[in-house]
Amino acid sequence: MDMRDIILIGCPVDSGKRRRGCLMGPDSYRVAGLREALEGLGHRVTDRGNLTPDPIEAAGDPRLWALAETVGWTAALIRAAEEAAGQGMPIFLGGDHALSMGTVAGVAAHAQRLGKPLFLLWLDAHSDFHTLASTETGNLHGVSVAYLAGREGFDAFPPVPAPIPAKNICMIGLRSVDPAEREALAGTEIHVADMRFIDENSIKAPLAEFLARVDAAGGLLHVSFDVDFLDPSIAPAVGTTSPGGTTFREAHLVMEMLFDSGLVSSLDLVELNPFLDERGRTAGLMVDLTASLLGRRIFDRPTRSLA
Ligand code: B3U
Ligand code: MN
Ligand code: MN
Repeated sequence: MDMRDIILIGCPVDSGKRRRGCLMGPDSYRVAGLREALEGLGHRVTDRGNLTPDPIEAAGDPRLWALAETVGWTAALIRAAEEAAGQGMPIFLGGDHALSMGTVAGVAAHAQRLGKPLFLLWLDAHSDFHTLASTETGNLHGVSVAYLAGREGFDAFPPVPAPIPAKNICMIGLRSVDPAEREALAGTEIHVADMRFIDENSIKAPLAEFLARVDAAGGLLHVSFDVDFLDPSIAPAVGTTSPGGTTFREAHLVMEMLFDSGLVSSLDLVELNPFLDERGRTAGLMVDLTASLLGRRIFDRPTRSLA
């Protein structure tokens, strides 16, 4: 197995919604042994500690929660992500999903410099496709994909250096999509696999199709993993639980397929709220899933027939 240079970057972003706690996420992954798990697989791991947001004096907007703080995080994360993407495989330890506006935009700037297309895999119960105008809650963790895809109305934010073409985005695990998001998604080429599609076709089908397209295009692949992709019965430490999520084995299969593809160049782990965890159970599962994405497997070769 290829050894990789993995860079852990703590992003304690907690401004993307009202319920607090995601700021403890990076340390929860550390306590749960993320670094040791990846080193045990033969990778070289550097932990850069936690980032802080740029101080931004943006005018607030009473409809939007903590706008200035999220803009400050986005600016800081774009710089950090672009730099780290040139040095190894960054794993951004969240923090809530607002952080992906910065991490993915920064990685996209790096991909553009390399002259390679960036693809985005969004593993989430939610589509996070609101604009600042359409959000009903004002929670900015619900707008990240719209910003990255270059939708209108993000003037308060840093310009996206390289917006991601809709056809390069794939969302898997959806089961909570607001009407405005559904309507906007219908007008794009974003690939969506909701839970019904997964029930009927298996989770392997949409992922294999997407990975084949990334491979054929010679693209880089950023994976943004929201804890609520998982069913809350196995991953309770999340503020916005949504029943009917992916199972333990479906999630591991996704990670194993991503490893086999050899295409993943960066990763976000977002929305872990350790304040809601049960004896570190969710953090531990996320560490195990990340290990699967980086080469942990049950057997080195496909199991031989026992017949
Ligand atoms: N679409 C809703 C709910 C939501 C989005 N992302 C999360 N929740 N985690 C909203 O607030 O925009
Ligand atoms: Mn999300
Ligand atoms: Mn979500």
